[in-house]
Amino acid sequence: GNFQLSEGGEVLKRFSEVEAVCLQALMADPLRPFVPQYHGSVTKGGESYIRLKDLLSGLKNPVIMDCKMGVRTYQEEELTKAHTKPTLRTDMYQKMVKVDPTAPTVEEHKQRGVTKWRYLQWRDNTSSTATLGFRIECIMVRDTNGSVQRDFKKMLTPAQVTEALLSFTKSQLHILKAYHSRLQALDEALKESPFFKAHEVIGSSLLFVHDRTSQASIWMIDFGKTTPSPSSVQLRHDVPWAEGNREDGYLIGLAALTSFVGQAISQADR
Ligand code: 4IP
Ligand code: MN
Repeated sequence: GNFQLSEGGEVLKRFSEVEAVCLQALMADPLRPFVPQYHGSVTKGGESYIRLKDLLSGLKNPVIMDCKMGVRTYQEEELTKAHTKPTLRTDMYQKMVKVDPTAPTVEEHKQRGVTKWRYLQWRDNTSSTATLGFRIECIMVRDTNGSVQRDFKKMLTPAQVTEALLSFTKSQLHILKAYHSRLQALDEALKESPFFKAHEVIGSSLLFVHDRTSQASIWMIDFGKTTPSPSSVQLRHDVPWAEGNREDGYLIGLAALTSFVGQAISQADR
């Protein structure tokens, strides 16, 4: 999780060197129009933060959807660690049990812990991440009480995704169409992007935002696990992951998501 504070049209996010380096590079990349404006870092009360443009400022009752991209959300080093020097996480074991008490193995129940890799892989396999290359992490409807919806832990099937898209947009055609063209424009920009060619993009999200007026946009966020790929490896982003190939499946997810928005458009158009 990441801690965010909002003030004066900016969002402060807990500092991460990995993320700061990515944001710096992205400000000079064809992807820049898809990334919140980065204003460097700041230290407050002994804590360091990344300064980003607040994507919600100026919006009237914004509705937000976070889609985590890629066919896996853990880094390969997490897998290596799990095999060589496993650290057991009680908190992750507990999160797992809360969703599905039968998910942990007998051994894991005995230890009351799972490795981070095991937990993240389980999340990927019980959501649409592993099969579709993305998952809806949350949908937030910020009304006057600031209510948040966050029950997508098991959203797995194409039908569930389409239904969520229709409910998130209230089947408004112009919103769905705006999202569809934004996704297509992102696809074009990714293909031109030196940053994308050279990075393994893990755990990054697309943030969908629209409001009562007709503003609708999509932003790339969360680069805390986005790292330069080894110079020996040329990433394609559109092929399945196999241990060692470093592929993230980002474009698999983007193509799927784009087609789901397309399907939502035809359903909303009926
Ligand atoms: C969270 O699990 C998310 O996967 C976080 O990723 C991840 O942070 C957390 O790992 C993990 O506990 P749930 O969403 O199921 O609660 P993100 O921040 O992208 O949402 P990182 O970025 O560290 O993998 P820990 O180790 O921070 O707890
Ligand atoms: Mn995230």
